[in-house]
Amino acid sequence: MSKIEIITGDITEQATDAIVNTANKALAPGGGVAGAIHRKAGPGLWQECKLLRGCETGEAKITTGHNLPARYVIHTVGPVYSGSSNAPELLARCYKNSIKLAYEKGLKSISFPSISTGVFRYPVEEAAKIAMRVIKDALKQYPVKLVRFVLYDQKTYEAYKKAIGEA
Ligand code: AR6
Repeated sequence: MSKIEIITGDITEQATDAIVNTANKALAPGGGVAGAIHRKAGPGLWQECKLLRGCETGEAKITTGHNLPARYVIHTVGPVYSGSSNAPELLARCYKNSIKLAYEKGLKSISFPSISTGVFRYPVEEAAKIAMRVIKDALKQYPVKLVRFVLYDQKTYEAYKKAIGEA
């Protein structure tokens, strides 16, 4: 039986087997979560990322955690919110592909930030609903033992708390 936790905090401090990075397509150090992860992991992470030759929106790739408490980093690229088209589907694929990758690698625990709701401007209530629905569904197929959502601010935390009740 898998467990889903929702906390406020900093994703870079999580000692789960993997943490998820809200990456850009080049997998380069950016702002937000990506900036914080690369700073704490050290330059070795960017060296390893370069070998992966980028990542498409909705896809996920894995590296080791370097100086982070987590052993692995799963890099996924969320959609930039446009208010139309296939943004919900692409966001759903980020969560599903990250869980799938963790499970296939034999990992027992994974921490997620709120993908796409920072620089990429996805409305947090909508993003939280998608995240919860997809995670609950994906865990049936890829039963990673612990999924932890690590939310940076109170408003985001409240949105995910509400969404888990409704999913
Ligand atoms: N721990 C947990 N959550 C955090 C942290 C942290 N240390 N720092 C920020 N957040 P973002 P995106 C929250 O912008 O929207 C980057 O430059 C933040 O408040 O990291 O998918 C990449 O290189 C927000 O709620 O991700 C990409 O180009 C959430 O994490 C682009 O930004 C996601 O914010 C990705 O944008």
